[in-house]
Amino acid sequence: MKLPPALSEQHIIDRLNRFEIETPSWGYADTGTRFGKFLQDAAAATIEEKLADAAAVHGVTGCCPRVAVHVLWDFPGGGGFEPRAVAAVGERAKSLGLRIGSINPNLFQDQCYKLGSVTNRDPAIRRRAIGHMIESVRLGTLLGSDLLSLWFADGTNYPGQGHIRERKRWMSEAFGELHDAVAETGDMQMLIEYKPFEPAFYHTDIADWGMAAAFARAAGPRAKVLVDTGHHLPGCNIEHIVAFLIDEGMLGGFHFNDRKYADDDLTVGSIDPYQMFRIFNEIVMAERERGADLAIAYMIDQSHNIKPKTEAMIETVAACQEYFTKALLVDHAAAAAAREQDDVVMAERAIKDAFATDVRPFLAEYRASRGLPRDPLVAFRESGYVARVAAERGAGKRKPKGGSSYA
Ligand code: RM4
Ligand code: MN
Ligand code: MN
Repeated sequence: MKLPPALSEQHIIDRLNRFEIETPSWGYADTGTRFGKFLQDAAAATIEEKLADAAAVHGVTGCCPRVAVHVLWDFPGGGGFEPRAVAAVGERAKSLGLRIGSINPNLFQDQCYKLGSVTNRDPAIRRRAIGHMIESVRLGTLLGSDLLSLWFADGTNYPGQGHIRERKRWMSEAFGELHDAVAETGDMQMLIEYKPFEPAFYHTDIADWGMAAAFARAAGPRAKVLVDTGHHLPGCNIEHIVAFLIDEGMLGGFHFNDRKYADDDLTVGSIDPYQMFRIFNEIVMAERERGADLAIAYMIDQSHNIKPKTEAMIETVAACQEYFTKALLVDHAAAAAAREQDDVVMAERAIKDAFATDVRPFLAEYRASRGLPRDPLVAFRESGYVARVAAERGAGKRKPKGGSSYA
């Protein structure tokens, strides 16, 4: 493995040791598409089962100590949370060697949100949505989380259906109020996620990174942008967005997944590994220039419909580690020297050389040196975990009950 000059293998190891990836509770559950839901015997149904799966993933990868929770799916009950029950979830996570990561309010499944949540024309519905977000801050505090992750299904399906600027102002008002609640906590941050379309098909109230950044700026210093790699129109240069947000101090985190067409939620690297590498390359380059890690929340947002859930998660984590390691191999000095000569070919070559390096043997050694399996996926298969939990959780216990086919 060719290292950039002035960098030792220890440097790569140290940075990898600080590279943690959060897995999502909903990625362990039975999810589907709008056409249906295919059940897996091993899929988790309760928060306890989701935490057990997350612990299994952390057990073989060693880099996934945090689990994201989705408020209504993981803490059902609606009317407020019972502090002791919530604390018990935090304790459970702790006993498994995990921490609760981002808190994801759920503002898209209640019937009243058909025409919007925080951008609904009806002030009572807007109030309810803001109330739920503020409750989620409280939930986060009880769970020891420092991150609120915000995604809205808000938008319209037809021209004329909504007053776009009015909705923008309502969105901004909601963020302002939420920021006040977040600022009262010790160190919580709020991340604003964007998406160009779906479920709304004419306009989405936070359609892209620029809108998310504008809302975050207006809200205050605790608000940053969340880049979900699947939430861009085809052909979008995501690493450009990442570089821009880093430079503006506005990049708060990622939701990793891969896609071919839209928000496909495929495992990382299954379609476009080079893109994930180019994203990591921008991060590594910025970190080298600053001489410090960027404070970025690396999170996975995938719901696996076809692959076994836990295996898909392990695949994605291993893929993220692989492309991040490749990015750590980029000789940025060589690329810069080539740019000085206006040598486009050699500048690009510095990037492509690193991507072409097979880092899997190095990663296998790295894992072994930490007492982890050299190949997490193979080790996980050999552990028989999936068959064991499938037998325990049982095929018949969960029948689709209608409602959301997504989760
Ligand atoms: C959305 C978005 C959010 C996630 C939901 C379940 O498409 O990516 O991050 O919370 O899906
Ligand atoms: Mn997402
Ligand atoms: Mn999504």
